[in-house]
Amino acid sequence: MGISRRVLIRSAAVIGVGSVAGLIPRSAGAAEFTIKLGNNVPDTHPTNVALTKAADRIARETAGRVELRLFPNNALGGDTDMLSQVRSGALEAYMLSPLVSATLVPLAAISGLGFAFKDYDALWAAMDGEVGTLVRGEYAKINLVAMPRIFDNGFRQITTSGRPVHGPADLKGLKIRVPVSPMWTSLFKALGTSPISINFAELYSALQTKLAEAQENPLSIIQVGKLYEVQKYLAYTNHMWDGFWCVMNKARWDALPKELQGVVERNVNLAADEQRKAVRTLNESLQGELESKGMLFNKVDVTPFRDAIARAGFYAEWQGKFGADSWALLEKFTGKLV
Ligand code: X2X
Repeated sequence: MGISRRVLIRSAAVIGVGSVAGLIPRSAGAAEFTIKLGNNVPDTHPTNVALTKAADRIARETAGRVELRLFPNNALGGDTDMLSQVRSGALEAYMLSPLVSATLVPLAAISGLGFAFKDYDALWAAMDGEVGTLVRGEYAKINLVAMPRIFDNGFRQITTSGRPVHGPADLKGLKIRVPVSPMWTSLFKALGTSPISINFAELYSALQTKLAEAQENPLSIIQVGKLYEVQKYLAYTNHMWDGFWCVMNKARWDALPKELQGVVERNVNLAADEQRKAVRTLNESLQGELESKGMLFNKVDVTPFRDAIARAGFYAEWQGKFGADSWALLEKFTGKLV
């Protein structure tokens, strides 16, 4: 490669990350190993705040040999693009919703089953324990190495633009955006809506143009994605939990010497711990701020929602898909589901 081309590529890379504070490694020289990490949330989301700190620590602890370079906010394309990039190795690392990976790894969706986990204690016990181990084993089968600790996104709530949601009847025919994943489509069909699958990268404009009149996300995403500008009502449905696995392309990961793998894994885990605290705090404290931006909140009784999906055959369908053993493992943490 000629010098001028090399310089061009290097400066393009610097411009690409220039908007994210702290990403350019302290040592000005090129790192021996660069881990490009893509995700779909803005750089203000706790995920990227924590990972930016992890990148600093990794550079320091490896004396500049490893550079963790973040590409937040769908900078490299939406979820569907990043998933294929991390599989091909064009991207070394990617943070994704377990459910979004379920087109390739069906069992990954198990943590997002509708109305399954009662609280964070049950959830982290499952995800830092046997359910997490089960799912990480499935990723390994398609050559993705999932870091041990899943990051939090939160319990999800339904927002709408036209009318509030108090009970299942209010969902009838609602044009709601859901992420691209069979679990979401199945849940929202069982709830009586007309779900439309759209990547997060296109969500804001889909709501703005009224392609979709509703969406569902934790409060922190509604805040950092400015969805309060295009949504009016929020119903606390807590219909499912979701997180972000940090997965690495296996060939790229194996190219890292063991001791450097150790530094990266430890710091990504530490970032997950910090991120979990920050996300939970935000999700539990943002209501006032979102109200001041014009949103209206209401609580709902979740029982009729849960009864509706059970009647529609939702649990039977997913019990069949996940299989008896995985289902039994999940129920160790959620209690009996059906
Ligand atoms: O796409 C979404 O709604 C988001 C940001 O919550 C996920 O990544 C699943």
